[in-house]
Amino acid sequence: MFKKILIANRGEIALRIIRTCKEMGIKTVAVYSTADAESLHVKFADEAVCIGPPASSESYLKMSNIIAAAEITNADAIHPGYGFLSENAKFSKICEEHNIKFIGASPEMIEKMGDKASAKATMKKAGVPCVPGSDGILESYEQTEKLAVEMGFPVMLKASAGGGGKGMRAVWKKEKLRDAWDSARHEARAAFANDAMYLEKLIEEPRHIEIQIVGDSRGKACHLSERDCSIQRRHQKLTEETPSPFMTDELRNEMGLAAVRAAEFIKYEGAGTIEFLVDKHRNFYFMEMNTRIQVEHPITEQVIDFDLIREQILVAAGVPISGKNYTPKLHSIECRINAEDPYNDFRPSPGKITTLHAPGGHGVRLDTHVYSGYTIPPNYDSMIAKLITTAQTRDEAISKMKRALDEFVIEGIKTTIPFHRQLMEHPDYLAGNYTTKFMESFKMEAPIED
Ligand code: MV4
Repeated sequence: MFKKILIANRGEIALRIIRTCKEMGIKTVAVYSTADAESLHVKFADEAVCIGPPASSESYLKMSNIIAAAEITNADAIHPGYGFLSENAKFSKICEEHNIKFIGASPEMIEKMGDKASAKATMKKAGVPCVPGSDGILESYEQTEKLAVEMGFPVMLKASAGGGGKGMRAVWKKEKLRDAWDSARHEARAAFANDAMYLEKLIEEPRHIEIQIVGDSRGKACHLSERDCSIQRRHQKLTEETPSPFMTDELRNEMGLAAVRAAEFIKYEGAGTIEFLVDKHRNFYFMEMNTRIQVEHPITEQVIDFDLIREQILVAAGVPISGKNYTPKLHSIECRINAEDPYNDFRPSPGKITTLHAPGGHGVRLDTHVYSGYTIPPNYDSMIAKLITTAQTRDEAISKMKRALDEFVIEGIKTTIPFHRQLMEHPDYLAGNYTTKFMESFKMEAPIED
């Protein structure tokens, strides 16, 4: 087993990883930028190394500084968390070359799944359902138009290097295809220096349902059921839940089997997520694979009583998994608390937290690195906490969430707490009747003055 793990991340996820390491008797090294000197992950780690100035490109993304920090502290593994270097093939390779275990995917796996057209081709070969469309990369506009007309509109143009919706265009008629082609390619070239595109049939009003999987070094994989992440705004998830209110036992079996087939086909090692689009008829299609731990992993941990970070560490150390698939017996919901003003188009609201009162009680979990007196730097993601409630039923998890949100006091900055409080009363949310289009029509009600 590893003796010392360096956590190449910040914020709540760095703290989350440190907690599991402590429970496993593994020493921890935090790295931090000068903007994060007062962060809890720095205080709770056994050692901490400053790796640069506030800009991510000069600190949390600076591979040479992170490797140097691992070498001077004698860390034998690096956990990258999510974001930053977690799906960077070059970093995974550099760790390998320095004999430091990267607790994540191999460089080859990251490359294969990072290119969306190649990931899709691989999944098709594995027998995982994929959205009908082009066989790989489009060679010309003429070919694209011919194929789109054959398939029938609406279609979706997607950048192969994409993700997060960049370089993606829905096209409803032939007359609009040329402009969409030009602008999507332009956007992809600017964002990824790669304008390779592929084409799919548009899935209208889909749900985003993902399956958590874990694979081990023997090539065995299992699934840990689903998370419904359909409530998103500009490709940022706001809240997630498991089980999905749209799920049936039959669909879970099929999707779980497809996810396990996918993971075993590519001999995936570690924790990963297979993202699917699910249409209104409950047809499901492979969308993307994430080769990292995800922000929303705690809801899965809550319903199956399983520490996913511990599992990642064990698998990275070569320990085989049990191989059992899971069906949740509880219901869990996560609300992402962001330093943003929901009354003002979710505009970022960094600054000093003057008062903080955290909710608690049975079935309430709060993953956060912030505290009273902490200043949120403007340099990073605006997520400051994840509030997770777990209960026997969906209705009880929602009641608990309402209660916990009401207890949660954060003063000095604006947060998304009022948004979540209103969401928990929305008739379509309460009915479990929502798709990825939900936020397009959501309107905040006026705040209650007091
Ligand atoms: C789609 C789609 C509809 N049809 N593909 C969005 C992110 C990207 N990686 C894939 N995405 C989508 N792909 C087809 N063929 C709709 C989306 C989509 C979406 C998916 C999941 C969650 C939120 C979304 C918001 C807008 C569009």
